[in-house]
Amino acid sequence: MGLLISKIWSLFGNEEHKLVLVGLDNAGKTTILYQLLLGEAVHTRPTIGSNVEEVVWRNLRFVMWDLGGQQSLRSAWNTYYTNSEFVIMVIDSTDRQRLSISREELHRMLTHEELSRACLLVFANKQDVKGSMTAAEISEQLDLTSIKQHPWHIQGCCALTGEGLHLGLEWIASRIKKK
Ligand SMILES: Nc1nc2c(ncn2[C@@H]2O[C@H](COP(=O)(O)OP(=O)(O)OP(=O)(O)O)[C@@H](O)[C@H]2O)c(=O)[nH]1
Ligand SMILES: [Mg+2]
Repeated sequence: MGLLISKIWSLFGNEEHKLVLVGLDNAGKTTILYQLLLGEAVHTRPTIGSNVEEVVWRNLRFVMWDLGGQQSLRSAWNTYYTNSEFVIMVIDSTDRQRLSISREELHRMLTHEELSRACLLVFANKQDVKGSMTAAEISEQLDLTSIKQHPWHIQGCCALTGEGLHLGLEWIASRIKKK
């Protein structure tokens, strides 16, 4: 009965889906969160701790946790993992030097027990900047094809204009349907 009610509830779009936005500082996580919420680029400051917002898109309700990416804050990311259905890792596609740090952080977090059922979306952000790495290049550097335990997808985007962000949400919606 409980399951039936929760199925019917989800048909009306009242089910909430928890997402965590992670990635190194300056990647564009907060810009993405508020672009999705408000449809515009807001002025941001480095996040200390987290921001959380409810984003409604089509008939889906997302609770999005945007975590501060500075090195000293990354060890606290795991305190947000409980019940997260999706991890969104945001990459600054202009930051070639720190891509290996992102790779390490990503593969470490995916071994965390509380994320064992989570799906991974990677946003290759800042595609508006000339000379930025392509999604394919980032995928290779992050070694995404070695990830077998989690469905994953990579999407190029620009958080300033919002381009590509909804394509990422489309993939998330397609995963929710498969559950
Ligand atoms: N050119 C360009 N700049 C962007 C884009 N997205 C974000 N930025 C800029 O990148 C800087 C950092 O953005 P934030 O959203 O604050 O980054 P963050 O990942 O939340 O950083 P922390 O909170 O420190 O973890 C800001 O100056 C943004 O305006 C983008 O798509 N293109
Ligand atoms: Mg931030």
